[in-house]
Amino acid sequence: MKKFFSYLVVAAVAISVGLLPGSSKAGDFTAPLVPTFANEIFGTGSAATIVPSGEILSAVYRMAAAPGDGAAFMIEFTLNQGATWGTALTELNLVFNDVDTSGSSVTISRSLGCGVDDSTAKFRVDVTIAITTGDTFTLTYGIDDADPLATAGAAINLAITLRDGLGDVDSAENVDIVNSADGTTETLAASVEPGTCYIDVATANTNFGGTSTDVDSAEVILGSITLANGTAVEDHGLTPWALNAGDALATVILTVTGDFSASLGVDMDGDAATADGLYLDLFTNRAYDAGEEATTLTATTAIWDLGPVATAIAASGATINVHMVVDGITEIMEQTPSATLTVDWTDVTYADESAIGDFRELAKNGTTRNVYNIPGSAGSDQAYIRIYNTSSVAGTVRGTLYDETGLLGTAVLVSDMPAGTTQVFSAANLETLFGTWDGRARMMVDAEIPSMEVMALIRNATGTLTNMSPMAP
Ligand SMILES: [Ca+2]
Ligand SMILES: [Ca+2]
Ligand SMILES: [Ca+2]
Ligand SMILES: [Ca+2]
Repeated sequence: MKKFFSYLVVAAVAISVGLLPGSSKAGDFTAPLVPTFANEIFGTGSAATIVPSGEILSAVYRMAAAPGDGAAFMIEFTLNQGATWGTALTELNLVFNDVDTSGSSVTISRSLGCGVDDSTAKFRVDVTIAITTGDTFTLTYGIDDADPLATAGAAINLAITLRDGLGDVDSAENVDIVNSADGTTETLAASVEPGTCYIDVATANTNFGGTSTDVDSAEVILGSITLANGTAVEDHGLTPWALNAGDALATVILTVTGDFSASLGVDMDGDAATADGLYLDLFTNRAYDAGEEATTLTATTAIWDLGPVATAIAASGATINVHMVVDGITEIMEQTPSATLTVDWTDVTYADESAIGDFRELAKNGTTRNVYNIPGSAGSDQAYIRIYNTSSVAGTVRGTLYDETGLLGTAVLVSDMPAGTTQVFSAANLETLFGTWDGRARMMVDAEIPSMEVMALIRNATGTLTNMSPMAP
């Protein structure tokens, strides 16, 4: 300790030449390589030392001051944002370079910190032959506990101070040494092509209609997905991060939920074993190609296991559309399908991720009303269904009748119903169109007109009139 103190006195004298006491010069602190890690690496439980000591990371301090022969000072490094060295540092991790070959030489000894779990490293520098301005100290180090990098765009910062007994030798400096970015980005989007797209009530809701380029009578583009690799690197900081390359192996699943009952009967490839009603247009040709169908398709869910093709999707960065094809027979239900694209990294400490979003809303054109509790003509209660075209345009009105056992049929109730007019149907009228039914029926009324009201009135045997409409007239 005594010897050290005397060094500090000498150092103070030496360094004070050309310096005001206590002042400092601005050195130049740089990190030659600042890797941008994929933020996915920093998931819960991530224990990887992302760069082992000395592998690629270094920081260089270029002296502005020129401590003379016999001077001594401390160089202290501090990792910010909670990061640690990961691998213990020794005096060999700090190297002096006599850049101008003036003969400058120093002895470096490790002082404090430097442990695997430390964020600081303190070195003592004893100057044997005077340092000259521009000479450098280079620290090589590893980095661990870089949890903040889980947030894309975050950085870890390394600070340096050079201090002797009188204060700073050079001014404190700091530099970002690593940062993070999204390694792979997943997106989902609803189809937004301009123009209309609807379930066409003129087809008894079995086909689509509209002016959008994304709609055809039997097919509509619901939305799209993308997978894109950024420019981040994997741990160790050298290998580019790319989905399904290196450590970035993943299971990729697209799940779309909706009502796909009108798509279950579709067979695009002539193979009944494959359900082709929903397909992901991997070839981006707006047409079905073998292998593009959902891996599994039910009335409510379409699932694609994209493991085998995710690499190519991510490499291309292409926007891939999800198509829904209908059989033209089954009623298409109004809905807004939703989608989830999940990426499950093989390394359990990588942060799994997913994108969730709604696809295109599928709604009918025109107006739909429902009436309930319709008795057949054989009973004593007499039903009257009154349909009001409350709009200023003419249009065809269709009915879909369900009895207690399910769908009875669909029929045109009024062809080209004039604006502002009313039509009345008795149970007998409906039986002519749909056939007879047992018990009480319900009817969905679809009209190619912008506004319509439907009332269901029942006159019982005593002449009392009851409004069975679901809403007040
Ligand atoms: Ca020198
Ligand atoms: Ca990501
Ligand atoms: Ca098929
Ligand atoms: Ca295709």
